[in-house]
Amino acid sequence: MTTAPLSWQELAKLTNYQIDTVNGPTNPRARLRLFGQSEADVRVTLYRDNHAWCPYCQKVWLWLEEKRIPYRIEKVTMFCYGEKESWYKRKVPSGMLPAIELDGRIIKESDDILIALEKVFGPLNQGMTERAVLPLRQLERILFRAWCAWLCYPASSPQQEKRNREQFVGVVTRVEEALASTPGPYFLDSFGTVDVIFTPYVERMNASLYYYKGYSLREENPGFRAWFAAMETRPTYCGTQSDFHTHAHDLPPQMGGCWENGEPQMLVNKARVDRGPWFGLPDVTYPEPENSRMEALQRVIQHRVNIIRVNPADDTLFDQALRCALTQMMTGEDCVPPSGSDVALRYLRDRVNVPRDMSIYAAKRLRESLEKTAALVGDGQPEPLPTQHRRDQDPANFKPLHI
Ligand SMILES: N[C@@H](CCC(=O)N[C@@H](CS)C(=O)NCC(=O)O)C(=O)O
Repeated sequence: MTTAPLSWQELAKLTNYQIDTVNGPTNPRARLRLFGQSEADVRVTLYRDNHAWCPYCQKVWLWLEEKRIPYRIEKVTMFCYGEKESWYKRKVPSGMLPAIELDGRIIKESDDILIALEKVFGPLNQGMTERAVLPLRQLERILFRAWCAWLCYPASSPQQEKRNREQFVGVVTRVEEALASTPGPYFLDSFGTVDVIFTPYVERMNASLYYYKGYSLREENPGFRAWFAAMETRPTYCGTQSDFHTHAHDLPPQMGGCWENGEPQMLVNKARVDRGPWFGLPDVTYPEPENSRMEALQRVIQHRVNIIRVNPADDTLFDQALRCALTQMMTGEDCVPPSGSDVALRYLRDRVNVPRDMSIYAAKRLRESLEKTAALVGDGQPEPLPTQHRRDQDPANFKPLHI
């Protein structure tokens, strides 16, 4: 069965997705979080990046969400996707993120931020400088360095590539031992600061090694598998969680490059992350929420003017093609887009960002419909995403519009 594209008005009737960004679940759109308290209770402002790409920002974000501290959020541009705001450089001359303002005092460096927050609000189950915590914080940095050594430098030979892999897997074994040393899935007896500290880079390792090295951290290691599953029971983590596609393409400009090893499994993984199918990838295992399509639809409707404007295709052609993809997503029926719109649909497929634009399953649904609809009229692929910078994502081009 094929169907005609619904109008924007008809599409809008198919979604009632909305969230309370201030008091509801953890979400990347909030500018204020109150957790049921009043604005007068706010003592903290978190400065983090617009796209929720910065790992150190995720660490502080997750900590604040877990502790349910009322806070404001100010979003700042990272060098790799646009121009740093001058008001931020006046506060933090280096432009580095994250920073917080706590009772009017600027604090930088994510670890120092957590220590300062602990002093005022108490630890998140474990203190940053506790005896049990310090060696695990060190282990996280050792894991980080082994990951960088494998991913972010070109191997001079296959032997070097093998050595880098072995070195990383050796550190993973130590982390697995640490995870196995407590009865539950977390690093210490209960969830706490240590889990928050491991989260950002372990999530990025899982994505990047799957894509660039054909190595599945989450599937190959039982401790990590259980840890990820436990983290996904926490709505706080799910609100900050990204997916494989987003990280595979946000990391290269941030890390100064990510090197593929060209092995058969890597090539299979890369094709799947870029072109689908996206369901079943080991970037998420909790069940899909019932309203993921509605979420994707609502988010596209809200930003449709900018989405259509930045797309390289003709606006009228892409408007219709996009409505075809959304119609397919909501009705399950194929909707043939205008000829020549396949590349434009895939241009958007490549730029759906998690969690910035929508949550992980909503993004999978949207990418799936964009791809399926594009395939009805052609197999043209857009230019690969840039790896030196991501100015295609400059937030200046995505200012909220009231439509
Ligand atoms: N040691 C710092 C590292 C922070 C850091 O490297 N931040 C990066 C982003 S992940 C940054 O702000 N870079 C400048 C930019 O990209 O604009 C911390 O723990 O906070």
